[in-house]
Amino acid sequence: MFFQDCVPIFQRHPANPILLPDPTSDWETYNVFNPAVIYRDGLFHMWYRAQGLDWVSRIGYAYSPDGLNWNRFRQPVLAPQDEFENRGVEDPRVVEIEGVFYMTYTAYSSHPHDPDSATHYGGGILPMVARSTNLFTWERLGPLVRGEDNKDHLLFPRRLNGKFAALHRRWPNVWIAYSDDLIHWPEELMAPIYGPRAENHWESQSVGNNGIPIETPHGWLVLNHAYGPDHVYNIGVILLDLEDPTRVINRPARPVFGPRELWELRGDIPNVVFSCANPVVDDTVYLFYGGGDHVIGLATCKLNDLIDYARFG
Ligand code: BMA
Repeated sequence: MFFQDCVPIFQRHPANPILLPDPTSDWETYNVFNPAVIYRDGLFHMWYRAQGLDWVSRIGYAYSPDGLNWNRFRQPVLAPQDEFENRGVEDPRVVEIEGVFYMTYTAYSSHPHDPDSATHYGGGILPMVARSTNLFTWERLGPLVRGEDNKDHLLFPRRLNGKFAALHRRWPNVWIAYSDDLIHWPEELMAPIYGPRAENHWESQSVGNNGIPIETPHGWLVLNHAYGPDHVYNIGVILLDLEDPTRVINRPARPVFGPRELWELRGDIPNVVFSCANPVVDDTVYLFYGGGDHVIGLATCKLNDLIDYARFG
C-alpha cells in the first residue's frame, strides 16, 4: 500500500469525526459519508449519504452553527423513488444559483438502463439534477446524460457565458457540459478537460470531481479525488479558466489531502477520504469528507494557501 506524501495545507479538526452513524435509526445505522455542505445565513447546512439496515443509500439533512455540532432530521430528505434509484441515491453536491438550490446526486439502480452501455457493478447509474427552494423538498429535473457510466457531476455556482455549466465524469475523464434549463445538456457542448496521469502513482487509475468549484481572481479552484493501483483515495487540486473551464491553468503534481487516521484507513471501504463539499467561510475552506465510507470528517485551510498551491505548485 502506497501513501503519497500530501502538501500540508489542510488541518484535520481535533473533534473528528464530526458525524457518526446512528444505531437507533434504521436508515443511517451503518454509514454516513460524502456530504454536501453549504453555508448560509450563519448556519452550515449538510446533506449526507447514509446507509442503514437495507444498505440502500438515502440522503439525510443536518444543520450546524459551527460545522462541528450537528442537528439532524429524524427522516431522510431524499430517498429512492423509482426503479432507477432502487439501490440508492448517492454522493450529493449542493449549490445555490440565482436564489434556487440545486442538488446533483447519483441514482443507482439494480438493472442497467441500456444493456449495451457501460454499467456500474452490474446495474445502472444516472447523474441526476434536483431543485429546491426550501432546502428540504427536492424536485427531480432528470439526469445530465443517460446510458453511460457517468457520475461525480456538479454545477458551477453561476452561469458561464449565459448558460448553466457542469463538470461531470465520463470515465476516465472529467468533462464540461452546458445547459439553458438544467434539463437538456447538448452533446455538442460537452468536452473533456483532464483525466488520470500515469506518471503520478496516486492519480494513475481514476479521477473525479469533489465539491462546488471556488471562484477566485485566478480561476476556478477545483478539488478532485484520485486513486492509483492500490485504491488509496487522495484529494488533489486543479485551477481552471474562469470563462472557459476546459482550459487548465495549472495542475500541481502532489495531493493536498489523503487518508491517515484510523477512521479513514478502516471503515466500510479502506483508505478513503472522499469529499463532495468545500464551502468557503471567512477565507477558510471547510473540507467536509467521508472517511472510509463510514463517518464524516472536517479539515480546514486558508483559502490563500490553497490558491497559492493551485497556482504555483
Ligand atoms: C466512489 C463513490 C463514492 C465512494 C468511493 C470510495 O466510486 O462510489 O461514493 O466514497 O467510491 O468507495
